[in-house]
Amino acid sequence: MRDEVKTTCPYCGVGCGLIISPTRDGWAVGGDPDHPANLGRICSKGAALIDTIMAETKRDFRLLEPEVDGKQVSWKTAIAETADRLRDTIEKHGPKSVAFYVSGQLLTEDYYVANKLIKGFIGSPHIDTNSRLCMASTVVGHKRAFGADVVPGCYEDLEIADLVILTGSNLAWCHPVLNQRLRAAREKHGTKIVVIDPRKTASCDIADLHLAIKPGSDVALFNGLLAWLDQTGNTDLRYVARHVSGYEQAVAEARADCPDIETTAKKCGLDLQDSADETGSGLGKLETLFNWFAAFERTVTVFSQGVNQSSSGSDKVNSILNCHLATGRVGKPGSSPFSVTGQPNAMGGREVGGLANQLAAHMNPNDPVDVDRVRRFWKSDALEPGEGYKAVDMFRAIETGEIKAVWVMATNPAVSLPDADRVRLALSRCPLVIVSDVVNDTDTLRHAHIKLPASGWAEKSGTVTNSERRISRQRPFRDTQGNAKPDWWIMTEVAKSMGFDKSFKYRDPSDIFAEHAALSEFENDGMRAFDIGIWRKAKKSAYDAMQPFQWPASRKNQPASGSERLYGDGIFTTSSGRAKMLGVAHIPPQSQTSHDFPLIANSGRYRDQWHTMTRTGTAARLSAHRPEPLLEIHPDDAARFGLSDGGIARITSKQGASLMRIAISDAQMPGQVFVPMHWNDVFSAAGGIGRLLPPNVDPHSGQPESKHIPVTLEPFVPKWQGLLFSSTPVDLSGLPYWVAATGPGSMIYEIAGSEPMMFKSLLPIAANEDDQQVIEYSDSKKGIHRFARLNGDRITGALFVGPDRQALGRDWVSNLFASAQIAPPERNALLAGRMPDAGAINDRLICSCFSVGLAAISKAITEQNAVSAVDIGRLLQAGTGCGSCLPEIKEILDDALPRAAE
Ligand SMILES: Nc1nc2c(c(=O)[nH]1)N[C@H]1C(S)=C(S)[C@@H](COP(=O)(O)OP(=O)(O)OC[C@H]3O[C@@H](n4cnc5c(=O)[nH]c(N)nc54)[C@H](O)[C@@H]3O)O[C@H]1N2
Ligand SMILES: Nc1nc2c(c(=O)[nH]1)N[C@H]1C(S)=C(S)[C@@H](COP(=O)(O)OP(=O)(O)OC[C@H]3O[C@@H](n4cnc5c(=O)[nH]c(N)nc54)[C@H](O)[C@@H]3O)O[C@H]1N2
Ligand code: SF4
Ligand SMILES: [Mo]
Repeated sequence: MRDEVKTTCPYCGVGCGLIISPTRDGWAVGGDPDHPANLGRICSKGAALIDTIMAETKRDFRLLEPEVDGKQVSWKTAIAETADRLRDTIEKHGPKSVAFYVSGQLLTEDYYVANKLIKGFIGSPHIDTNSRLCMASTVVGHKRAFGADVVPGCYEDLEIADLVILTGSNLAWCHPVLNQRLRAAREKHGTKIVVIDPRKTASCDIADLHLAIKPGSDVALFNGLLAWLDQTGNTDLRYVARHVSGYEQAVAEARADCPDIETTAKKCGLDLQDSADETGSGLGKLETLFNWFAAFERTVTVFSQGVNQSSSGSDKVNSILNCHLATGRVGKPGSSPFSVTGQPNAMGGREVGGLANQLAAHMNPNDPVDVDRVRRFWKSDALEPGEGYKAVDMFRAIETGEIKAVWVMATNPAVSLPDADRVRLALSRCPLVIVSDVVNDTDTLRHAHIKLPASGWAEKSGTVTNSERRISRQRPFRDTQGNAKPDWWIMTEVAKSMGFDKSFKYRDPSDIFAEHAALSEFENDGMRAFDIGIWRKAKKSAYDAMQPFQWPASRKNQPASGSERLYGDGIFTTSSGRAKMLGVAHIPPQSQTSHDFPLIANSGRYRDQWHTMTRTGTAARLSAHRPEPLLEIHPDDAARFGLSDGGIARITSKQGASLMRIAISDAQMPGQVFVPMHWNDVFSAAGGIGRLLPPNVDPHSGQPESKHIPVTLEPFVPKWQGLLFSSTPVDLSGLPYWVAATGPGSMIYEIAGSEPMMFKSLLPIAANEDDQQVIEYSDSKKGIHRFARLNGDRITGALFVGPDRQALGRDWVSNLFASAQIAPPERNALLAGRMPDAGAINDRLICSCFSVGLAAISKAITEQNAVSAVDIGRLLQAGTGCGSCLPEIKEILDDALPRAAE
């Protein structure tokens, strides 16, 4: 038996430690009880990791060999072509015609090499990362307030706080294990929890208060709070006098913006009278929040994309930090602002300087002293002072032809950047597009001249840094598939081939990590908070045995209080040692509603999908939670736009259009809709949202405003709708509506169209199989058609078409594909369209650990008298695995059970 491997989850910034244990036919995954981030916990995405890596073994899915201009080539050729074409571009157009666009999903070692190669040796400042779309506003906020990009707190703070404010964070779905820790703490000592979010989310499940503020009004809220704290004598003036500058000015600006609670409520679109009855205080919600903030010394404010992805994102961050600085609540136990990071290595990227306005190891590209220091350390002649283009501008420069070669690694900008059609146009015009990815088809890869197959999570070795500054090892546990190679190796070989061999002599990731650590302490007098100097000479054996640790881990400048929390002593990383409160004013989002675009679309995440779905989209149990992208809309707006639940809507913005399934929901405020960020051209005909996003960015951070899209809606009424099952992927281009999902035994496509067609032609035909037959049933009058394609006794395709959405048992049919033989009763059921679990059109997966759907939970409530999540757990096991579905189970119970008070 092989040994267990301890590694780190490749999804969110919680950075859970995992234990991978070999089983007879593969591996099992579990939470690592010894890892401080999760202490054994895990969420639905982490628990399904083995399912997703199994998909990576399939040839029609995984990028296994390098390709140049559409032809499969050896690595030798691919490296030489990449290096030659880059060199050629540089010779003709200068180094600044080359750009790298990288990702918070690279490991620190990959990231370090990318940054060193382009800035230090190619001599171009143009490297940016998808963290621009994610954490850039927080980086600006941290630097302006603390002097460095530092998250002062740690996860334990959420457990020992008395008040936790979640603003612009759907922690329950996006950082589920942190949410589990918070839930457990609340059960123990009654933590007060406040959610500030324009819509009701799963995170509201454990909240005492939900403030559904007007989108984009966070600065007004925190300015109102600051002015009120000052006015009511609830700031810590002793702390301010010793440790903070800018208090008077920040308060004056806050007061000018929101002089009183009435003005604050108005700017935030809140009703002052909207009482916080849940709390029994008799006060309004806003006033209750203010009072609690004043009362609870131990307050943590968690913030994420509702704050960062905004044209005032940086100011939103500083308005939050201002309130914490004014009350002396930074880096103390249970008392700190807390930016939760999105990607597994969002933090590592910031440490190596992956953003266009960073250098390396927390140094500044505009500071000649820093530039000279890095130049000497790298022994590089090419490093120049100055910043590169931020993501949106970088793709503009590609469009105009200023940048002529771009290397995209571990990100999918054709989907995730705003104004995605323009990004695609830019890529299609770019003379040299190099893409390193794990899978063989993404919207971005479709534009690549050179495709480089990268090793995936299960195969890679390196480190990542989580939200609480904790560095952990990702360790490989299976052989790389095909000819894929680690990202650091690919770049190193290209660097050598370009003539930089002396500077890229790494034998393995431990060499890179040691160099990174050495740079972090090089001439560091303590002003660079990021210092992991104790690792500067780490050998491979020590690196392999690395236990998770928080930075700083410095030989010379280690804070006496340790690394768990920073700045708790009130000494900050500015030249004066003081933190800065910054006066900020509320500015509404850049694009507003108009006659033509009267609604605001807000985009974000689903519990069981990860970004552009390249990994989570391949697991049946993750796809079942939300098999299609939903347009969530308030009932009044649905009526206003003539939309019905379960129908399809066309969503149009100034930039583009998309089609989504309609879900009417009270969780939405009137005037706003919510759409997921995940779907794209590989998984749908028109389910992407990037094409609709205006390229509005925060002026300081360059971060796009992904949460505020003026749109209009109209119903899309197809003539027919269908459900197609296939053992192999089907090309449905030409159909106006299709969405692909991975089912338990087949692919499942929801399809719809307005033109009559030969439906049979949609059925997949297996190559080289002659024993094929199609059985069918048609009632042309009613527009009903059912087909099954059989190959011997095996089913390889099935299609159900009718005038309405097809209410069929998705799982039952898909599961037939896994059996060697389908029996006559099953054939009959297929043709009759009568499946054992048919009829439950609105059934959807709730618990992905135990595959329990809405229908089963509803049945347990009505037939078995379940009244609590505990009952549901006892009867169905649902909610007893990772716990990610508990908010939804409670919501179903709430909806189904008569309220005691009513
Ligand atoms: N399941 C899942 N988890 C993930 C990811 C994933 O793809 N799937 N991605 C990871 C990554 S990279 C990231 S960055 C994180 C993101 O994690 P989160 O930021 O928690 O997730 P989002 O859904 O993008 O947005 C959070 C909330 O901001 C709210 N919001 C919108 N506008 C405003 C506003 O003006 N003010 C306030 N206060 N709130 C607003 C939205 O309604 C939404 O509920 O998640 C990480 N975790
Ligand atoms: N509308 C809207 N847009 C958004 C957001 C939003 O909330 N709304 N959120 C933004 C945020 S916060 C983020 S972080 C971005 C995320 O957006 P992206 O980074 O574009 O999304 P991913 O799907 O994570 O893309 C990662 C790619 O890298 C590949 N990959 C995975 N592992 C590796 C590896 O080890 N090496 C290599 N070379 N490739 C690998 C995957 O197959 C995939 O193609 O989206 C942003 N865009
Ligand atoms: S919370 Fe879930 S997705 Fe995030 S690191 Fe932990 S297991 Fe992975
Ligand atoms: Mo992110």
